[in-house]
Amino acid sequence: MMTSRTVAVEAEPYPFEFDPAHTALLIIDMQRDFLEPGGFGEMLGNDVSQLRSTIEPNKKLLAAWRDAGLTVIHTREGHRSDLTDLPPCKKIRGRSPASIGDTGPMGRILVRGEAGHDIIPELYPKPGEPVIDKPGKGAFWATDLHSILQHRGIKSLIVTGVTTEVCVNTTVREANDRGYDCLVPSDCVGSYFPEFQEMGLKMIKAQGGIFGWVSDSAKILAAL
Ligand code: C5J
Repeated sequence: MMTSRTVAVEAEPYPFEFDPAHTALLIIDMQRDFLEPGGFGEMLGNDVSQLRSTIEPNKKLLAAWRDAGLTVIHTREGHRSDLTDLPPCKKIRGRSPASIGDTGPMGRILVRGEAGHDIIPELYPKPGEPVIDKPGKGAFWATDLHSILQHRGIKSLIVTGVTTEVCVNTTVREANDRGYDCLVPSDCVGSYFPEFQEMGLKMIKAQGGIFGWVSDSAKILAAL
């Protein structure tokens, strides 16, 4: 049984207090197709270096969470190979020449089991760490994430991953509505667009922390 204690992290809009034993590190969609040169993200013309800068700070946070024996959960955005869980509007959105389910540079794009859908080797899940396969942007919709967190008595989340304004933001909003306190370390989340990185974080901490708190990995590590 892990001892309960409260730690405080310097954060905006005010210090974030959490009990590590009841806090999960939730790493969103650190998948090869989003982060690796030659993947789907780069194929669409995005600069993947904007996302790759999050790998090192995530590695440090993940190592600390594992060393302390705390809960780590990973997510992956993707679909069934028969695409029956892919809304037709998501398939055609963007009018891109290659879309979800088509053959991309690392296998079928955002399809479970394909190379590009998998998590980057630097942050690869260890046995026993739940991996949530999500068909949407939010990690709670159409997944068993909420049940897993409830069964483990989790009350707070440290949310990292990509992209800041899409899957991270959507998940933080969903978590907030389900009663979880969320802290987002700014150096562990990334966007292809610097202005969305800035605004995505501002939206979370605005109005007294309307969806959550923002800090950085060094401050979390110092508080652990
Ligand atoms: C994520 C996306 N993971 N941007 N997906 O943010 O489509």
